[in-house]
Amino acid sequence: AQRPEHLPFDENTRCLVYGLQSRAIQGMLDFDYSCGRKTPSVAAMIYPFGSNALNKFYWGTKETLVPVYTSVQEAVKKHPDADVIVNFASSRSVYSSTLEILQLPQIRALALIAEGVPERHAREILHRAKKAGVLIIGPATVGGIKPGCFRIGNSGGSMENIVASRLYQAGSVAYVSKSGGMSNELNNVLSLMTDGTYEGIAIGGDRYPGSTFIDHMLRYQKDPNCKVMVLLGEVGGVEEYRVIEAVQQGIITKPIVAWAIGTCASMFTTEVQFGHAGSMANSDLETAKAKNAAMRKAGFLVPDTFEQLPGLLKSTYEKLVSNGSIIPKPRRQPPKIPMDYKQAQELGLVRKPAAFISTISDERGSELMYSGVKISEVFDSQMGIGGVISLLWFKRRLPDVYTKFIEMAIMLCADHGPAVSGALNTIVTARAGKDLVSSLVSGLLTIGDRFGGALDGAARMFTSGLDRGLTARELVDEARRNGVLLPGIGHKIKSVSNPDYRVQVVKEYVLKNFKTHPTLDYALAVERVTTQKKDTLILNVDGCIAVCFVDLLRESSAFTREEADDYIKMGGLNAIFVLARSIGFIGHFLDQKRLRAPLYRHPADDFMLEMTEPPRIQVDGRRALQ
Ligand code: Q5B
Repeated sequence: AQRPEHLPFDENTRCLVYGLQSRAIQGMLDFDYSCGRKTPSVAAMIYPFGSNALNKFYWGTKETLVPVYTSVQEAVKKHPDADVIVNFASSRSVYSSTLEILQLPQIRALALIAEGVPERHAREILHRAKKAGVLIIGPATVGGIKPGCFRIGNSGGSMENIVASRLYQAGSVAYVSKSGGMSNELNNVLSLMTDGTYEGIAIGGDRYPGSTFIDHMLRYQKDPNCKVMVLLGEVGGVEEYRVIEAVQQGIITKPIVAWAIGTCASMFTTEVQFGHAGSMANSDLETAKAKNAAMRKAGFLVPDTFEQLPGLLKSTYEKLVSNGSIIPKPRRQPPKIPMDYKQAQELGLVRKPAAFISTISDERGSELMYSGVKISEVFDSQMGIGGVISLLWFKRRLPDVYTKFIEMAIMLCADHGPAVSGALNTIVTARAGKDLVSSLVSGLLTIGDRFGGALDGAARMFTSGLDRGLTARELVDEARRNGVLLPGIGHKIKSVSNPDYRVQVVKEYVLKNFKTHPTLDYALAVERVTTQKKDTLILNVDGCIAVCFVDLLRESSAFTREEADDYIKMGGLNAIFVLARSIGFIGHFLDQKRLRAPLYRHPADDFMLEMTEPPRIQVDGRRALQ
C-alpha cells in the first residue's frame, strides 16, 4: 500500500541507488540491520556505464546480493516496491538522470547528493519535481535519516555514531537542517537530551534546494508520531519566514525549537559568505539575528545562544513527557554489527597472516618503489633497464659495469632472424590470426634446452666441472659417457670459421671489464676441446652469456657465494634470453600483421609421409593372417 504523502519513509521503504556507491550502500544496509528491518532498504543499484550484474554486501553477519541495472527504467520495472531513489550522480550528470527519474510515476522521493549543481538546473529540477509530486532532498546534501526505518546514503555518519546517537530506534523529535554536519550534531544532542530523533533531513546548503524547511515541517505537523520539531536555519535566504507564516496562520501548531546559525556575521565589517552556497545575507531580513528574533516573536522556542539549544530541547521534551504528550518507549539494544575486517585492521584490532609475501615492489605509497628505490630515483640516476632488472630480479643496485652487461645481453639476444624455432612459431601463429599475447607465447614456449633455454643448464654444467676441479677434457668425456650434450655448446649455423658476433662481443666485454672470470675461462677451454671434434661445437650465445652471468654472480662481490649458487640452482638465467627474445617475437608479430600475411599452410611436399596399414585384429584377439 502506498504511504501517505507526509510519510515518504518508513520501515518498509525500498530504494534504488544511482551510482556504484558500495560504501554508502553497505552503510545503509548496516543501518537497516541495526534497526531490525526484515528486508534491506536498498533494492538495487543503477549504473549506466557497466552491464547488469549482482553485487555482494553484508547483511548482518551474512551476505546478500544487490542487483545492478544499466537503466533506471529496468530497475524500476524489476523492483515495483522501490519508490525512493538516492541519486549519487555527479554534478555533471545529476541533471539528466534526475529528469529521467522524474518521468517515472513509481518514484515518490529523490535525494540528490551532488554538490555544485548549476542553479539553473536545480531550479528546473525543483519545478518539474513539484509538477510530478516528487519530494526532492538536496542537492548538495548528505540526505537524511529516519531512525528505525531508513537511511539516505551516508547520513548519520559511521555505525559507531549511529549506535551512539541511538538512530536504530525512533524518538519523538524531527528536525530540518541545511547542513549534514550539523545534522550529526543534532542527532547526538537529541539522543542525550530527549528520547531521540524521529526524522532528520538535511535540505542542503544551495540557494535552490529541492525542498525547504516548510515542506518537511508541514509533513511533521501531519505525522502524529512527531511531537517536537527542530528548525536549524542559517544566515541567507528567507525560508525560515515561510515556517513563521505557517505558525502564525495556525497551520503548524506543534512546538518548534529553532535556531538560525551565523549570528557572528555581525562581528564582521563586510557581509560574510559562510560554508554553504546560499549562506550569505543579502538583506537585513536574511541575517541570523533577524531570523532568530522573528522566530522568537512568532512563538518558536529560540535560545539566546546555540550553546543553550540542548538545555532548551531537554526542558521542552520533559514538559511533553510530564503532560503525557510523549510516552517514552523502552530502549532496546541494537544487534551487534560485526566491524568490517578492513576497518578493524586499520584500528589495529585484528591481524591475519598474509597469504603471499612479496619483496620487490610496492605501489601503495605516494611513489612506486622498486626494491626500496623510488621510481623518481630510478630515473634521476639513469640506471637504465639494466638497473631496473638488477633491482627487480636481484633486489640490489649492481654497479654499472654489470648493468651494462645485462643490457648488452638483452640487445644481442633480442632477435636472430625469422628462421629460429621461436620466431617461426610466432610468425605462424600471427598468420593464423591470433593476437599478440598468443603469438608471443607460442614463440616463447619453444625456448628450452635446445633452443635459447640452455643458459641454466650451461651455468650448472660448467660450474659443476669447475667446482669439482675437472679439466675441460674430463668434463667433455664425462658428458659423453653419460650420453648428454653440453648445454651452451654447439650451433646450427655458427662455427669457428663462421663465428657468432654476439659471442665475440660478450666475451670481449667480460674479459676486459670483469675483475675475474674463471667460469668464462673454463668454458672457453671446453670450447677448445669440443671444436676439435667439429667446428660448429662452439661456445654458443646461450653458453657464453650463462658463464659470464655466473662470473657476475660469483665474482662481483654483490652476492654471497651462497646467494650466487642459489640463483644458478633456481634456474633464472634463461630469463635473459626470454626477456630479450620477447622483443624480437613481438617484432615478428607486428611485422606479419603489418604485411597482412595470410594463413600459412606448410607445403605438403615438405613432409615425408609414410604410413603402413595396421594389422587387423580378430575378435578373439589373435592377429589375422594376411
Ligand atoms: N654435439 C645447438 O646441433 C644444437 C653437442 C655435441 C657435445 C653438445 C646442439 C645442442 C646444446 C643445446 C644448446 C642453444 C642443437 C643453442 C640457440 C639460440 C640461437 C639459435 C639460432 C638464437 C646444434 C653433431 C655432433 C654430434 C653431436 C655433437 C652437438 N652438440 N656434443 N655437446 N652440446 N647444443 N642450445 O648442429 O658424434 O656426430 O653424433 O643441442 O646449447 O638456441 O640462431 O639458431 O639466437 O636464436 O644439429 O642462437 O649443439 O648438431 O645434433 O648434428 O650434432 O656434435 O652429438 O656428434 P646440430 P648435431 P656425433 S643457441
